[in-house]
Amino acid sequence: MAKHPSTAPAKSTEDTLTNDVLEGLKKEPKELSPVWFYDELGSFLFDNICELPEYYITRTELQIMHGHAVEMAHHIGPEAAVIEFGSGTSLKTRLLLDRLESPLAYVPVDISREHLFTAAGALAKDYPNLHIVPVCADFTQSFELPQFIRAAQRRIVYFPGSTLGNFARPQARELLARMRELVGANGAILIGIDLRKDPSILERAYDDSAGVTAEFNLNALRHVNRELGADFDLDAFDHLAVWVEDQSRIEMHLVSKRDQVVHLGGEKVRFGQGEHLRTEYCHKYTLESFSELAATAGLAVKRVWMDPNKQFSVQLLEPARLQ
Ligand code: AVI
Repeated sequence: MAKHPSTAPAKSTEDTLTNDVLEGLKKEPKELSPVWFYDELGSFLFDNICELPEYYITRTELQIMHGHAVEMAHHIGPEAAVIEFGSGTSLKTRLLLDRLESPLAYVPVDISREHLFTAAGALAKDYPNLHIVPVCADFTQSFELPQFIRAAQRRIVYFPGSTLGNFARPQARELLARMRELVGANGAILIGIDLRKDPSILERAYDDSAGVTAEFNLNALRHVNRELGADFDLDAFDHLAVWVEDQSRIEMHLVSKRDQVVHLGGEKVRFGQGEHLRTEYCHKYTLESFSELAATAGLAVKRVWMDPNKQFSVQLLEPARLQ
């Protein structure tokens, strides 16, 4: 996910953010953007989620990368520039970079400057021959790529983690189309896509027995309280993970335990007992439904790698040729 900086916002930014949050809270059902998960504590909790036994996603994607990165590298070819969207710790990227033939450059793109430069610094030590050019940007908006990557044989966007699932379909299509533009006609996109499975597996993955995901979800309210001066009572909400079949997605909600009023930006927001606030969704695709989505963005699926249980996929997309 595009992460939100954890430093205090300037006043005008704070007003805009307050208005955005209020707009979501006035919707039916109420909504809060998942960007509020990622302050320092939220990023720490997310790293913990990735290690949980129920959260199969990170483990399974790493397993696929371990098993198939050689083949992926073969498809990508020599002297590529790898542009990673929402790079975080770049852990999976190392598995790819280790296998690529003479990669020219690595361009991690992340909104969190601190994470970006820490991860890029660590990579620079281990890959002294690679040009590493971090770009601090929100990848959901257009941004400039460093000029020198034009020298690369091929541009590859790497987007692991199944983060595309956190976007509603129109935004997912838009993001894929921007990636296609960025890599150009002979480029490619290597993307992690989580697959549809038994809803009970998904509900456990998003509501783990240790309560880490519940804490991660509630932390969004703590973040809004701190940054925007709201007074959400964290004890007055329950965490809920629910599978929504007709949208093919798992949703995270916070459910109000009682009738209550929350104050934000001089306004009062009423919650009834049992009222839901939706904080996130993650779409799960079949191979067919993802291939259809990719096609609407002018992309064709060239290769799919999966774990033996077909829980998760890493897919190579290329711009579709005009007929
Ligand atoms: C970042 N994103 C892919 C995670 C997901 O699985 O949707 C965020 C997350 N939310 C709860 N657990 C993990």
